[in-house]
Amino acid sequence: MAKLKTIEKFQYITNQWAPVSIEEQVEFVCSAGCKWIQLRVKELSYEEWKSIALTIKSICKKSGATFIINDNVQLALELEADGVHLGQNDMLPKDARIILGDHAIIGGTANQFDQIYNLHNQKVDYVGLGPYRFTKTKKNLAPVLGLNGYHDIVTNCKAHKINIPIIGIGGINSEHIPEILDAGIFGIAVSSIISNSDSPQKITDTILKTIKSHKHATIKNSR
Ligand code: TZP
Ligand code: MG
Repeated sequence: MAKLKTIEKFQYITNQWAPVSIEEQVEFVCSAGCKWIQLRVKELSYEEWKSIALTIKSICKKSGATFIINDNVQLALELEADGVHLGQNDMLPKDARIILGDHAIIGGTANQFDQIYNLHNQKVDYVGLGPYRFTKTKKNLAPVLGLNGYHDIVTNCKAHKINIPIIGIGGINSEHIPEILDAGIFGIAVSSIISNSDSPQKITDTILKTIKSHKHATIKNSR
């Protein structure tokens, strides 16, 4: 039987520019219970990228966390990662699907409803929607959406019967979680709030507890 694709409500995105290494970041968040890691690196050679990815893959395996590679479909194929996350300027999700197969988790980035519509047509498994707020983590940041932007986009998705897990991203901290989930967003992805913190496990724990105690959190989405 095909493995269920569980999309986690809390996703950690690695930060190459943080005071601690990517490997340490992933050890910290996984030890605190995070079950979804997206390896995001920029401007590394394929071999450098692969070397980090192999370590992250083994930490994820040990922790039972889903291992997603940002941008690099070839590396995800070679390392048999659980999936890839693709931005608007990366390979098209429908082409990645042909390469990686049906079992792979494929996520895409969106900043507007029409991008979600397009990603949904390409049968992505989830959408990362952002930025919610300004963040320094991403260069060439798309326009900030805020809560009103999230509300408008969720309303549009409902009107078009698009029922796909949407993950909020960009400038999010634990205080924003209730309002984001109340807006109909499925979950959240964070990077700098954890990677730049002196107590990454504590923040991870707070985020996980906040999500778990949220009134809509009983609906578990699997595609
Ligand atoms: N896309 C939009 S924001 C972001 C990505 C990959 C990085 C995460 O942002 P933050 O503010 O560090 O959590
Ligand atoms: Mg990208």
